[in-house]
Amino acid sequence: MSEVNLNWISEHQLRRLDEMLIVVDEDDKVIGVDTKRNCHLNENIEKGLLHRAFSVVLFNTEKKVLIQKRSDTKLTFPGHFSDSCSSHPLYSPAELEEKDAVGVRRAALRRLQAELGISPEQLSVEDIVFMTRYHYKAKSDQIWGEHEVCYLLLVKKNVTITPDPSEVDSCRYLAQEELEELLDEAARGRARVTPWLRIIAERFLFKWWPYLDEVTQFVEHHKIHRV
Ligand code: DMA
Ligand code: MN
Repeated sequence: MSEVNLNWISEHQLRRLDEMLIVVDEDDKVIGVDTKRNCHLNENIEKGLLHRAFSVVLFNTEKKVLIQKRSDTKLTFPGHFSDSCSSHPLYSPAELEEKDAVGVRRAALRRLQAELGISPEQLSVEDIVFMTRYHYKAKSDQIWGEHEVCYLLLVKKNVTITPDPSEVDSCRYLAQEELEELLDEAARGRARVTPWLRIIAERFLFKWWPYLDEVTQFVEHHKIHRV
């Protein structure tokens, strides 16, 4: 690790590299545990290391989606526009529990509170709907990257947010056309979006958006989309 440049990362993000994540196989079966640091090193990813993650898309009652700009001190994809909240379930009994994906939904609630400052009385695990899973790989830079089986989670609720600046630079709610414009701008090199925001939008959200009131028709718990 001594040769790895970590200059831009805050103390807070450095400490988080010791979090213990869930290592899975391509069918999302738990096969081990490893640090956030090891799970995000390209040299390990190239050997097949894969971990469990989640992505939350939060819609308000105007059917606009909450988009965050990641803090410049994040390890991966700093300063990029992204989904409402993404992170990883931890290798702990509560977050490993697989029935109704409750472990991952608990992890999502924990991070929605930590990153976006959504207070506990505003949101519970029952408000977080597990939609489907996707498996993807993406490099952030030469050293760091992502390789995840990611649970796509949906929340439809008006909430008050107080983002933590060490995680989130800014937040805004976008209508479908505005998210399409952001992705177009990024394709022209005029904005930066995370690879998983593009995957989520183009593979799932633009299909679901007109049917947000009946979104359970799109639930696919047993499928893992390969992207
Ligand atoms: C990791 O996201 C999860 C996905 C879906 C990319 P992140 O980098 O925002 O999470 P954390 O900072 O908690 O590792
Ligand atoms: Mn990850």
